[in-house]
Amino acid sequence: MKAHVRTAGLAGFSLAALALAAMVPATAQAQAGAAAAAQNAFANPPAALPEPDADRPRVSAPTGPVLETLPASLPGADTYVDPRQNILYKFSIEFTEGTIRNPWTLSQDKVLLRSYHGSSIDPNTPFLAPTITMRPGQTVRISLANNLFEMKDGKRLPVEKCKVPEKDMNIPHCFNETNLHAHGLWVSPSGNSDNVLISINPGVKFDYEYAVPSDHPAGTFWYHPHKHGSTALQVSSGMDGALIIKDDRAPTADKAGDIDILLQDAAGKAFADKVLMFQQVQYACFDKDGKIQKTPGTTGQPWICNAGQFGEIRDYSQLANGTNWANSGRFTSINGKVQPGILKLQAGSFERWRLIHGGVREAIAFRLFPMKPGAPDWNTQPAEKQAEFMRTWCAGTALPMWEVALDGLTRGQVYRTTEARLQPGYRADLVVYFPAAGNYCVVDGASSALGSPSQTPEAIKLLGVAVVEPGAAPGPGGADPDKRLQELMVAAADRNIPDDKVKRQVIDDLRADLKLSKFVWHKTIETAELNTPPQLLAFNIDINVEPNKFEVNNPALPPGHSGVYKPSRIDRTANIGDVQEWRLTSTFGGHPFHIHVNPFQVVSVVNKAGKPVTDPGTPDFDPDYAGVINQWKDTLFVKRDYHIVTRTRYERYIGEYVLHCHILDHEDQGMMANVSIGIPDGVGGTAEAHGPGGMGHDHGGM
Ligand SMILES: [Cu+2]
Repeated sequence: MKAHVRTAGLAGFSLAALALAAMVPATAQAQAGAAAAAQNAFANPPAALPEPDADRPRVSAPTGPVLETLPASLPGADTYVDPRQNILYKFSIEFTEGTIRNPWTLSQDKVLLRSYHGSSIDPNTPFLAPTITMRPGQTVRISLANNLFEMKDGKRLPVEKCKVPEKDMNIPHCFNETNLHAHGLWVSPSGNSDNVLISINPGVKFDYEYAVPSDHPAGTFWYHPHKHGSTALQVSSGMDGALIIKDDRAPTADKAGDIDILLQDAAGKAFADKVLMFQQVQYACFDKDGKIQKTPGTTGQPWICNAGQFGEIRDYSQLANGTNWANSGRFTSINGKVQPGILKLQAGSFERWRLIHGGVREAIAFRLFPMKPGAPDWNTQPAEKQAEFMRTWCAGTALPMWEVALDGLTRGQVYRTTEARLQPGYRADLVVYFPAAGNYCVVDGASSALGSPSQTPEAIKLLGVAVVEPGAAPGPGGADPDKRLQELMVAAADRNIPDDKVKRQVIDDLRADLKLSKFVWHKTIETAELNTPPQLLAFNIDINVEPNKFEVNNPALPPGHSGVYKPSRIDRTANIGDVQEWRLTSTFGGHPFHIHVNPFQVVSVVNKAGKPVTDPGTPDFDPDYAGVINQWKDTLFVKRDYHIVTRTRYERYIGEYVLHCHILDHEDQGMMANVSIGIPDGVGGTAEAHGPGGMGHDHGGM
């Protein structure tokens, strides 16, 4: 094996070199840069390609998610299947050998991790699942074949039935069992749809089927395993991918439209679209006694692997301790690569970057800074020198970015910011713009202990470098990017919205500080609409007991009620038609609240002193909550002693699903609760098909 595969540098692509671009042929520049950077270049995740679906006949194979008009009369069902309705993605889940770049040694570490396999996965980034695209109105099947067979000396060990720990099913367990969650999708949680209460065990194949409703908003979502007991371990292995709902519907008098129709250049071409999937793969190498190999010293940072060893994720002792991530010395990767170069960007052009926090351990404060001319190649800077590197070369004014969606859901107004803060599970859709050719530092800013999922202070880190080539002359709006973006969006609205009255409204909105009111799919929930008592929720870690208890407590219940996850207990109930407020707090640590199926609208966030924290410029401002008021989300960080109010509707989907902390090892250890949505019985209760208690559950909730 090659123990020290040195990643090729980007020295030939420094700002100084770019300044010479006018004098040397641009193609030669680009070729030299591209060759040097090929080893560690950013690439969008591969697109998942549909597989032939042998179970259903069709006239032509779909070449990708397509939008087609249905023919006026359908041929016989045996001979025709609308390709929109017939998309199948196939994955096998296996132990996989690969490499991950290690900035401490400037070499590649060998790793052996659980991962998705399929024809569309890039063998160079095996620990990154491909991007799945779905269209509203489409039914998509995702076939999962669990082939997680343990190997020893090249032989497959016999599969034994995994035993849930007798003592406590909230002790992480059964690491080879899996299932699937489509995070943020507004779909059924039941049966073979977005059901995380099932297990797909080694040797078993199961097809999930997602009927995406025709009124589902287009946006940025993601998918990952969600089997209680193994979720964190599998997601920490890189088992996650982007899930994009794609559409280009114009708004009408009574329906919202997709932001996609506004994000276009002057020629009507969509802004370049990038997915930035952040992962935090916390692998370790073990000595012959089964102990993690650490650098001798007080913290043991970083964890080390010797030549020939494979990094692994064996169990939760390497994941769950709050200080372990920092001590491991691992880095957040983008699309399966550590500190990649994001190449071939064009000065003066807008791009849409879809940020997805698919990690578990560290908050991401995403920022872009110009890199000063003359900086050495960052790929030659070992980890211990990177803080100094950033202080010297990344010091300047952060670039503005225009946030258009949170958690895949379009904002009511474009939010201009220099920092996008993401907690595990979050997404942010940003329009980015590089004013001039040169290199730019893509930075994860510092975070306080209170703002970190690991509850330890996070230092500034380099996520990658954006390499920007000279671009075309400024178009409409001149060199002022705010003005240009506004002009482009207005022109796109003018081109793409057929209804004149709606078009006028959208253009008036855009002229008024980039409002997007016709692009928000969920209507604001007014106080008068609330029709049921609020849900009270308090995250807590009880550190007075061993093992610690990870709780989702319900302050509305009498004291003594256990908030630790119990699969057979329904913790919260509601009925279709309910419109409800949720009041969230945390009595120990900070926890990202995530609930499946129905997104929520953020009403207020106040700190311990009862002061609102969401407005920049106010004394209690907390950048973790910048601009969240009135926005729709599916994941929201709940800081210790903060009080958060959200509102949600139960409009369509019945069945059982979960809410949980998105620090996934907290979830695996019990910080999760079952939610059951039923049908009203017409006289103030819930209709029961099999008598009180429904499916034989305890009803511990409301
Ligand atoms: Cu938590």
